[in-house]
Amino acid sequence: EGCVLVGAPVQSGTDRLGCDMGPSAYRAAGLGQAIRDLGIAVEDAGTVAPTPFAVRPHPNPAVHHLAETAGWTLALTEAAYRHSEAARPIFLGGDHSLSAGTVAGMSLRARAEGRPLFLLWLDAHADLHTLDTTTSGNLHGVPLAYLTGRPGFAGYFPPLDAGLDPARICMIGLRSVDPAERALLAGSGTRVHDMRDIDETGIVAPLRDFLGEVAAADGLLHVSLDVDFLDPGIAPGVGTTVPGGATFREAHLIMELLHDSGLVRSLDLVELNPFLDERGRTALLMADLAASLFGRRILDRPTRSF
Ligand code: DIR
Ligand code: MN
Ligand code: MN
Ligand code: MN
Repeated sequence: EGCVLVGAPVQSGTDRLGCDMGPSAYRAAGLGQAIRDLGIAVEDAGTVAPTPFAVRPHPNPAVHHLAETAGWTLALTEAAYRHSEAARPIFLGGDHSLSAGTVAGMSLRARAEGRPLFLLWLDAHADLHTLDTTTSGNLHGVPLAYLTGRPGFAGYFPPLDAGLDPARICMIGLRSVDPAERALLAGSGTRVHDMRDIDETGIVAPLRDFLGEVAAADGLLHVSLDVDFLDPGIAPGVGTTVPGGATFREAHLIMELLHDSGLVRSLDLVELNPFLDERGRTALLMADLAASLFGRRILDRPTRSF
């Protein structure tokens, strides 16, 4: 099955400007060709634009760019559903608010195929604020609350047609979680592996566990990769660097295991800020990680089934 690149230059979810240059940076980094070199057909579907969506002002005065983010959510839900029918979409972000749309669209795709959707969230942050709990007002911090049907989005975001069961989400890489998010995570059923966990057990065991569950349920897996999952030393091109992130090999190993599983249907590459990058090195690293996910390997080896 081929891949389709979908540009999603979403900027409205963060007040740090530059994320809207992300799709151009991925194209300049040769992402499409890197995947073609693996023998996979790659189509570039161009760039999505937000659908106008009217909302009233939100009582939380911190919240900003609500209508624009809701408009992106609507447009990307439709784009993800459409582009995933005959190919595996790679969404070129754009800030992480775009996942409210891409995951909602993949959820519709999963429902159409009669299969459950699973989500792997690779991020320093939980992105689990509601519109009422966010203090930064940056809507890249809310997509998972929207997607799991937390209250307070009605009338402000598009109605969620097919939501996501929090128990089908696995988070890896957390190291910056706000108190309100911590409270929402507790008892949610989400698999959470913070960096302490990774330090203690390594990255392989928790991922294999989760992939085993996806395989057993004949699920469809969406991967959302936030640049700040990676250590800032290797990935400086992001507005919210947090020290102590995933290493180069940890990140590639995750992608290699994901490829071996054969379970990944779609991918978000989010939060790249080319304005903060050093000569494209973060864009190139993200493109290389995507290539690993789609089958680039050091040596051939027998693949393990899950
Ligand atoms: C913080 C930072 N939790 C907020 N969030 C994100 O502003 O809500 N940074 N997602 O990338
Ligand atoms: Mn702003
Ligand atoms: Mn994020
Ligand atoms: Mn993040």
